[in-house]
Amino acid sequence: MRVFDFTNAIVREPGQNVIDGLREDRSVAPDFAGVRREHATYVAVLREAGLTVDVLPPLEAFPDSIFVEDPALVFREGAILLRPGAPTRLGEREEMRGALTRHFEQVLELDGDEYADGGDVMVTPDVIFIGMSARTNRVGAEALVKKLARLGRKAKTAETPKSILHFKTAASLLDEETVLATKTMAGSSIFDGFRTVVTPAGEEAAANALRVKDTVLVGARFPRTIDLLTEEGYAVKALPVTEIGKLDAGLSCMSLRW
Ligand code: CIR
Repeated sequence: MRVFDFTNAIVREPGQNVIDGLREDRSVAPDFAGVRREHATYVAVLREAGLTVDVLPPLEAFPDSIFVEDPALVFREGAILLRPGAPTRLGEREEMRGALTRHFEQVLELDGDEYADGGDVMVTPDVIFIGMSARTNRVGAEALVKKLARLGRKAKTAETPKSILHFKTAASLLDEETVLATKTMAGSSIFDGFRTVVTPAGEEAAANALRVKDTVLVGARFPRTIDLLTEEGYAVKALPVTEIGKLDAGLSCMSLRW
């Protein structure tokens, strides 16, 4: 089974306060109805792809809790409760515990001063990259390598380029040997051994694409990336991401998949 042949997903409905989520550029405000529409489309697309989707209720205390990818990691073999590195998001971890214990027999967890966001974790067939970032510290990344070994997974730490929120903000897996990456990420040695497809200039945010089974989900606001991937032979599905993009998020962030 390929790493993107998912059968299940967990998502969380956006709360009214989602528009107060963390974002770099405070000059543009996301629109609640727009976020809700984009989220609903995303969930519908996962269901159309045949996934069973567990939709968790909104959490008004945690504006960024719609981005369920960050407080946990999930695999068929088990799950890991993370410790998100942004203070306003740390509490999302406990809110995820119940769903994880419902779906997985084995739930490991980070503790102490270990911090890691799921957005920094990129799963490929042979190795899992854990990008160290402003959210994922070295002790967190190293602890995660050990936890993943307990789940039978090989992982290694990597640097997330400065000014990038998460490792996967700038890279995602297109197929078992190909990565979609920004010029900076593709030009580093991180993905040696992979073929890389570079996001067109000005469409760097398109790098957070999401392969689900045979389809690559890409933000509809990135037409040049969509053309490029189509020319490369991928089946591409364009999804609206204008409002969630204002919250520095892309397509992987809104689900946990296994
Ligand atoms: C944050 O800054 O934490 C959220 N506004 C966006 C999180 C995006 N998550 C992800 O890339 N995995």
